[in-house]
Amino acid sequence: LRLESRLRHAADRSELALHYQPRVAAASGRMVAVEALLRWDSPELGCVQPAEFIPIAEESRLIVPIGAWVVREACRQHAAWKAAGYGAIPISINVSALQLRDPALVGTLDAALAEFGVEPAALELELTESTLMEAVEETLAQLHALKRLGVKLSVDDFGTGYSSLNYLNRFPIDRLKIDRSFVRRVLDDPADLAITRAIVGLGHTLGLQVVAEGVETEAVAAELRAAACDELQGFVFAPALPAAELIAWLVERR
Ligand code: G
Ligand code: G
Ligand code: MN
Ligand code: NA
Repeated sequence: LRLESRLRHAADRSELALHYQPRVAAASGRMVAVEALLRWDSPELGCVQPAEFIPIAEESRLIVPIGAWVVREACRQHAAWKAAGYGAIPISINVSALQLRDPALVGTLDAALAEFGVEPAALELELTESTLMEAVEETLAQLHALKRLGVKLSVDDFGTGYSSLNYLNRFPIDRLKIDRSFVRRVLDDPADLAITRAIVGLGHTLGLQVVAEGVETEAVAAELRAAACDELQGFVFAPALPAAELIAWLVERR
């Protein structure tokens, strides 16, 4: 409860921040987008990891107002980068099951996109495989409403849930993100390499882009390029960085 009551005020007190991890084109290594990842720097508790506070935010439903803050902050940052001459950097945000089922989500997104003049296609929502497979019919309606808005949708942590391939085909999604549990072992475990290749094949068959996440070494990156992954993300490129550091990273690489 202590954590919950502190979290309740975190957004109002500017204790939350978004950090940004680059996603790069597999072939060229150029940054194509960033994933926004939430950070909580509490004056009383110090830096609290998302793994610790996201589950509490979900149980308490605080994830809904916090998620609305994430949406607005990502749009604000996108517009700020654009105004500063860095172009329209696409941003993906993580959206939990509770947020996806919130009837106010579409309105929240619409308002933030309009407020900051963000092209809807520049914003992507990452939904985990298990979120999508819960309450499938209800989820489908919400996904279609999101697509009408024009935002992109991706399936996060793909391979760890239980996707019905039939539904996967019916979901209006743009991208699969292969879970890092497979990615990190592609060089050591033939089964994980086979799974990774199969996901890439499945994704391409369905007309989806495929991203590998959790790429930690250049050797793994090379294997994933050979497996025809479209995009890569992971510590070998950069961890999630504060906005200013992300720009410094970007400028240094060009
Ligand atoms: O940044 P990383 O460290 O530690 O994130 C841990 C987990 O928290 C990941 O599963 C990620 O998807 C989730 N997460 C990070 N930021 C957000 C956010 O803004 N909203 C939601 N719902 N989950 C997030
Ligand atoms: O579940 P989701 O994909 O949103 O999780 C993002 C999480 O993955 C964040 O906690 C982020 O810090 C972490 N992450 C990003 N790149 C790497 C990586 O190369 N290795 C590991 N172990 N974690 C990573
Ligand atoms: Mn994610
Ligand atoms: Na993931």
